[in-house]
Amino acid sequence: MNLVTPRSSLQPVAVQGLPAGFRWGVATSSYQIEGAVGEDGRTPSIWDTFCRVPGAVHNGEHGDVACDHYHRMPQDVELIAGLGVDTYRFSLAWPRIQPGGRGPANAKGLDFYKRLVDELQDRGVTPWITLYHWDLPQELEDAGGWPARDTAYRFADYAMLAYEALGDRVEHWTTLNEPWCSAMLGYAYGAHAPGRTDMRDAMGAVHHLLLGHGLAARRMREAAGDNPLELGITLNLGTATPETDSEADREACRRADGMGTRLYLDPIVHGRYPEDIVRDLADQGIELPVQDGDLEAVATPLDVLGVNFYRGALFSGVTEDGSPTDTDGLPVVRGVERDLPRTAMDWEITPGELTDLLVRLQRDYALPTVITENGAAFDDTVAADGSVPDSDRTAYLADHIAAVSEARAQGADVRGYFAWSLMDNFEWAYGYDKRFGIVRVDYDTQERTLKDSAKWYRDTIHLTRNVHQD
Ligand code: IFM
Repeated sequence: MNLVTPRSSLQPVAVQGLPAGFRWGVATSSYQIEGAVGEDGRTPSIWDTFCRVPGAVHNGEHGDVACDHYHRMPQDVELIAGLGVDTYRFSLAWPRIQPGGRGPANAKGLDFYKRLVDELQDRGVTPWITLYHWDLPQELEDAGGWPARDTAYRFADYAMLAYEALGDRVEHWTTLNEPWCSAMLGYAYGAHAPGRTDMRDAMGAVHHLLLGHGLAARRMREAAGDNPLELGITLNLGTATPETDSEADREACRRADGMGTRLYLDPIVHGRYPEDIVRDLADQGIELPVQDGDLEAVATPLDVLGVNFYRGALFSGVTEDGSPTDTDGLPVVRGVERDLPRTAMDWEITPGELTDLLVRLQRDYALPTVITENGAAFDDTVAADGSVPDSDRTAYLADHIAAVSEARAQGADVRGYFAWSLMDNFEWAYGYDKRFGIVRVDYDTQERTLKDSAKWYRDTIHLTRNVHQD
């Protein structure tokens, strides 16, 4: 089932089927918005380095200034509060809090986030912290990066520095954002920092990211004492549908789902890696570097699973020429394009598959979920009156919020929805070319303008909350 809201009927209305207390938010991440990369003791991250590699990022762009949020934070919080959201999800820059990735906390770095939390709480907005959204201190990459076991311990130490400073006032903590991207885009495909292309490194990274998550989660839980703590991890998840009912296509889906979803959620929730994927990796001579006791740490109980959803996908197990193996002799897992509307990222728009995903997560993993990211890049234009009439984005949000409500109707325990992103920002290898914000950023002047989607989101939240007050 794929819903498509008619573009002509994008009036905000109350969303049916969401409970009182359903969380509404907007999300960002440190490197994508902060800028001020050399200020107050922050040291370089792998993204500062990667951006300088010729050809790595669109137009050689970088996060040196980004949205200048580090200097404009109070105004940005004002903007967030004006949207009527109850929650703001943001990430902490590890090299701001612990320069170089080792040793004591940097008071000035922590101070920025303390002020951010103050500003949010003064305006009644709940802070939701992500500890790691990809800005690994460069020194730790130089010492081996995520494929090295020590990085997991370094992450747990950093997590504790942050938690000790902010845990008395912040209840909602996410350890990692999208470890699949850190491991696969960063270490297997070379598309993200640090730009390595080695599958063995990527699988080492998977295990050490999960180990770091578990060690941090365990220590934070121990430290929490009487302080309320809602702890989670955020994964980028999709659905895998076979192109046909052939065994090859079903096998391709098994592999896609195994490498994208079960490789993370099985150890996190069930304390074991999926046997079929361990076997597939062994066929390539690759072993996950698991040591005694690791999986117990990885499976430290969580309160919530953060789900970042952008699209589902259709898979075939053969090449276009019908071969079951690729040029490296590996089994084919080929994404097949469908005749569906797309975003500016060329991503298919598949809201019905968000419902399917949430229902499946409920069945297989039974954790409460929050949509920690959902949104779309489109090529916005500014109208003569200064408004940004982004009806495609509004329709995308409307369809996916409806999909969440449908998932709840089918039994999925979804407790919140955060739009990605609060504002246009540095979209990694795409630089500033792709705009995901519901607020437009003019990068020449740093002026922020609410797009029509932001006004729609604000009014939808307002109307939906009122349903519960009637
Ligand atoms: O911008 C990213 C974000 O940093 C992580 N999730 C996906 C978004 C869109 O690509």
